Amino acid sequence: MAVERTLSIVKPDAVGKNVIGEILSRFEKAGLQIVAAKMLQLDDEKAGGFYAEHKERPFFKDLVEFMTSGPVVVQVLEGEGAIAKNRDLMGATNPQEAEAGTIRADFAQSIDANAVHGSDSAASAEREIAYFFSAEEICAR
Ligand code: IDP
Repeated sequence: MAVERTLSIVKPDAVGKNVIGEILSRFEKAGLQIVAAKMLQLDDEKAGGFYAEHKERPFFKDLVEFMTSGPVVVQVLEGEGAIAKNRDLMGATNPQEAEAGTIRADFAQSIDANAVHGSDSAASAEREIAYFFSAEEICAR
């Protein structure tokens, strides 16, 4: 399997619950390396641009409001099959449907406040990583 990079976000609900470390530790235990990371307070423009593909969806306004409600921690994860591996660790979008032991089953309370984001394809990963990080901010290991 190829070594990939994917974008992960610890969302404001999880930052507020003080579980940043527990979530990042799951990535490391699963063999993913954190090659870039920063904490940010998103504004409407930055959060709206990130979720531009959902602009016409009824939940878009609530999504932007939630993503700007407190700081987030964005990271680039690297490893074999990193994109799918991170999606497996995250669990389903709706925590009620997320498999036991996944991040969303353990830390998320609702479909809007669902603890983490992870790129869903190679194309999204490329766009999303570039949206938050310059090439110099990513430390190859
Ligand atoms: P994902 O985060 O699992 O990739 P997406 O379908 O890309 O899920 O949706 C992006 C985010 O939008 C979700 O993580 C969730 O926070 C929010 N979202 C998706 N569907 C709904 C919905 O039906 N109601 C409210 N929020 C939603």
